[in-house]
Amino acid sequence: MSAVVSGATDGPGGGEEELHRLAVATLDANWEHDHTVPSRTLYPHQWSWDSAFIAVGLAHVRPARAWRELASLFRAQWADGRVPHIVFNPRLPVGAYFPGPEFWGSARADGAPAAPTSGLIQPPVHALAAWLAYGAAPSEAALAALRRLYPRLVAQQRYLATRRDVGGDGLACVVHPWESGLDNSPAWDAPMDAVPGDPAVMRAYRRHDTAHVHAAHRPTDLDYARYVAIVASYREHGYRDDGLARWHPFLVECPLFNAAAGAAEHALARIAPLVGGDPGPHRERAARITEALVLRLYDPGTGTFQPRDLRTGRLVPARTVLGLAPLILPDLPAAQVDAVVAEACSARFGLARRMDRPLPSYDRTAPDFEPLRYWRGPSWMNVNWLVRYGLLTHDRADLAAGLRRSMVGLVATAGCHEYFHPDTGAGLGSPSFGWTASLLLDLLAEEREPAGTG
Ligand code: 2M8
Repeated sequence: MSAVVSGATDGPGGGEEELHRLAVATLDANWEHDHTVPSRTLYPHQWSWDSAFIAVGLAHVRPARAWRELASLFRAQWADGRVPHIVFNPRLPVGAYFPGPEFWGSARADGAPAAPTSGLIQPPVHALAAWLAYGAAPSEAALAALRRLYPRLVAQQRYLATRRDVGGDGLACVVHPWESGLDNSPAWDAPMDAVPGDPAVMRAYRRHDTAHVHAAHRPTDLDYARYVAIVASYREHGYRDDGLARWHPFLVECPLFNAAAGAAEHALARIAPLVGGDPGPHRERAARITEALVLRLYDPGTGTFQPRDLRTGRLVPARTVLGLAPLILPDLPAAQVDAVVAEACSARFGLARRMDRPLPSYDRTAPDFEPLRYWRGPSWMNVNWLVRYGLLTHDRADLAAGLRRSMVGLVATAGCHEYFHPDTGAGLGSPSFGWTASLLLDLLAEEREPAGTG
């Protein structure tokens, strides 16, 4: 494998300058009138959590664009507060992505925006992103953008706390693996087994992903048949959330998703005083989410957080990188912080002060670990960035530095790929991927500017 940028980890002014240019060029090439596409080929529309991660990096180099990115996403917010996981670009031809707007039929659902969107959501990392974007480049214009965004971020949280607390325990549940962002993670195998699916169903559709990426690196046709079946169930109910427990085939409380919701309340508590809001209720909600996460999703037996399948009431057994995400909560109790750091440092994930490769998405000692297949082994920049953010939050600067070096080194060698082989570091998926470029910029910024994120 050839090095994309030689000596890229030499420090600022050396290879990191070149790497910086590569990341900016990738984001510029993916910019599309009011948002950044994750990838021109594989994902040519706007994705929700991608836009949040992208805004974090854009804030360092194109701050006005960072706010446009978030504003365009939230313009597509539904009346009930949900922020759709895809906002479709109507200028693109039918078939530019599967499943496209015709499949979702959002125009027929109550409270949907004028723009065609999906009916699902993604991890609510947007308030954290807005807070970090503001901290990276504070200005009058940024403050005005933050002020406009704040009520929408609050409505997003309200949707999760009211419509999606299916278990009634203070946690939001995801109704589709796509909502977790880690589509085919082994974490979803057990809950997905209960979803009826026949791979032959996929003959009626044309998958867009496997036209661009090797099928062995992507979810299977059986996975897709089930993805389609779960959407069909939700769509038939007009994407309404009342009575979900009675009829919906997939209901899971995910540790990353809920950690993001808790981190959002912490971020809103810091944003509120700047925009004339009250931080108190955000602090209270943040504390309740952390408490519920520990109570419901922490497994003292494994020493990590596990998703809970609401259909069976059981924690899922697979140990995935999702379980490490609660580290981003500043009020995570010390016992859980220590346990999660120990899990991250175990042979399963390989976190260390000196590490060659970032964390894989799944336990590398598991018999079904697949280093090439999407979220079933490969390393991804966004989840590594979240874990690193959590390590810094809990004063594990030495481990955070090791992780940073491995992340920068990975992109320096392979380029701004979507995901990476966890052992060789080879680039996989889309070669010019938005959040890889933007989160790299965020890592590089630490060497360029004094920390300003608070
Ligand atoms: C992947 O998900 C989409 C469906 O939403 C897909 O597989 O087509 C995931 O990696 C998800 O986390 C990401 O937001 C999206 C766009 O990058 O792609």
